[in-house]
Amino acid sequence: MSTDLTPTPEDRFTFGLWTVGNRGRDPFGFETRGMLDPVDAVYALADLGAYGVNFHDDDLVPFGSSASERAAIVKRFRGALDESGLRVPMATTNLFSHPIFKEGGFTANDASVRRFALRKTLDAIDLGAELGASVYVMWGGREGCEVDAAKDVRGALDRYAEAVDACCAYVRDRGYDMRFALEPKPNEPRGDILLPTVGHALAFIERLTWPEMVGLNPEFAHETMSGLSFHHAVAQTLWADKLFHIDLNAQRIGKYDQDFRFGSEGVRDAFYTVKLLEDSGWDGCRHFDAHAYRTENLDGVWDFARGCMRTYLILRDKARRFHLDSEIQAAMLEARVAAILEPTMPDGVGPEAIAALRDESISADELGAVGYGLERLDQLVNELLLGIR
Ligand code: GLT
Ligand code: MN
Ligand code: MN
Repeated sequence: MSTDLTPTPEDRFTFGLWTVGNRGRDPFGFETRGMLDPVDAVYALADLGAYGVNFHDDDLVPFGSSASERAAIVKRFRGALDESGLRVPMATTNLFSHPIFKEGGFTANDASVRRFALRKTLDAIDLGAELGASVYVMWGGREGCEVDAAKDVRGALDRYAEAVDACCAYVRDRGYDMRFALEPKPNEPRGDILLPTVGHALAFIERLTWPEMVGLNPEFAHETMSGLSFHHAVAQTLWADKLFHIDLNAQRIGKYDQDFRFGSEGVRDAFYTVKLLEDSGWDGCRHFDAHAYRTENLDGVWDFARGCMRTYLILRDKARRFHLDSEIQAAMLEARVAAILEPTMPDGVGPEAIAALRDESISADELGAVGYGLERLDQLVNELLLGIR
């Protein structure tokens, strides 16, 4: 079986300007890399076989630029997109770097800060729409607190919903083809961030005015920081029809927000995530929200980008082999994997079906003695991943 591990735009791989442009600053040390011109990023990503590039408003148009500066930047960037064929599928707002957002953006206690955050977001939505983005990510990095005495969480959720509703209303009014994707994260940079997990965010969406316009952008690192299974989080998001975008990277449980190259940690969860995306036929962009280690120069940045895509393609090939592997398939039969698709109550839940349920003879002892063969199944998957199958 030959495996083509060369990325092409059909694979729908995307990177953020802030990912390949990450300069290696951390809380203890200064930048180790220079500024990457967004136009250079566009040509380099297109050369590597990526489909698209995403950005925060400030990644492209520096905070405080004048209208004429903005126009010149956008013109030059659009020229690079047109020439290289790279797309802009997603855009987002930086509501976390400037000191004005230190106490929050959409959920800051001060209404003037909230109004500034909303205005900045509406401007950034215009910028995204202008360059073709149809997904708008909302990562509320500063929406949270360290001091619980200083934040009314229920009030903050009201203001959060109000801001998302305002953005939806704006998109409707402008007639943009754009949907919103909320990105959960448990902590960092705030001690506690609102909408900390996929589950919290899914519940929040149901309280919005236009829930159909809002979905999720789950991130591998963020669910993993909470010790949760990313694969399960993505599965539930798909089940709810809310997978509007995805942030792929790597993270070890219990560590700081690492944002490592996809597959560099947690390769099993990465495998099941890729298998899920491929098996489900999900056609969204595979976005890598990660960055190169601080030790790297620009060559290392491109090694990082190539590595993310190559690992995805390797895992996609492993998923294909998983389905073709007769021993794995036999072990799945023994584990009764497909039986979960049969309804528990095929004749409904009316009184007759309930009576039939009561009459059925089910031997708890016999079923309790059944083995599921999961040791063997898991070992087979391990051997597939380790490359000897
Ligand atoms: C920031 C964060 C990411 C978000 C980006 C979008 S910004 O890098 O760590 O998880 O996806 O705002
Ligand atoms: Mn992250
Ligand atoms: Mn992210």
